Amino acid sequence: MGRHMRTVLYSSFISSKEALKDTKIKLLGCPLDETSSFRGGTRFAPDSIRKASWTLETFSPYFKLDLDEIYFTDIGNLDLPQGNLLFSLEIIENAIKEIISEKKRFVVLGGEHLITFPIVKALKDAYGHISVVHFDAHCDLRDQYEGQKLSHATVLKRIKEIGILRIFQIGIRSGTKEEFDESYIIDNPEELSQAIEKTEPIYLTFDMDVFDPSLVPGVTTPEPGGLFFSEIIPYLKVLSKLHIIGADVVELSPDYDTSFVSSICAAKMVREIIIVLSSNSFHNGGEI
Ligand SMILES: [Mn+2]
Repeated sequence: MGRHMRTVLYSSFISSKEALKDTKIKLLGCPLDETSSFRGGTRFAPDSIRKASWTLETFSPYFKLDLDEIYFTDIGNLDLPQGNLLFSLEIIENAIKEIISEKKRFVVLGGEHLITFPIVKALKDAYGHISVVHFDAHCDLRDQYEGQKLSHATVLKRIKEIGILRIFQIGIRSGTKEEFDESYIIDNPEELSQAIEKTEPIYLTFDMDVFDPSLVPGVTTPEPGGLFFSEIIPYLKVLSKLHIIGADVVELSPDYDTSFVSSICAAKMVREIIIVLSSNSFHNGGEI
């Protein structure tokens, strides 16, 4: 009986399809939770986002598209052994390489922001050059943080070092002077649309702390002065016309928000990003 299926339904993202061979977009959980400096808990985010997705409609009023009509498959979480960071990063990079080899696009549910480094490495190997659109409160351009080169606070610096030079940052309001000197901040959606070529392969990394903490307190490093949901939508409209090849939603720490609204905001972002990825593949004639 349907009534008894509920816990099973909640275990994958709403409207995920079983038909793997038709799937254009894969949804993958990467619950990496190793380097958070202030507080952790991001390992619980992928499953919390899945559960929260069941509070949403499948229809996006912003894009007038329905998730039910998009072939995407939630393939579950990577098994990342706690306490072995380099091994975990290798597991993530290999998983993304496999998805790329199947010519699928993907949305990754973090986990802490460091997961973006192995993901972008895998994409760079496959595409040669890509650009990154980065929503975040923080620059994440430190060379080291707490003595560590591999950290949630250094992830964009590591990405630049492997040759990703076009990084467009939105919502940034925290960093050192050196980080701000190195950052490339986009102030409005028009500027984003003018900065990026339509054929340029783009990876989208979305740190949940870009939102104002009054809306999304359930993150590892809340930073006042952030964006609200409706302010993100015009950026997504620009991105839906560009060549987005993959995305992640990171840094949700669901247990710091007992209202569950932070997880619902993350799930709603994931719904819109899946829709952006799919409208984007229509835009490119269905080709990767
Ligand atoms: Mn951040």
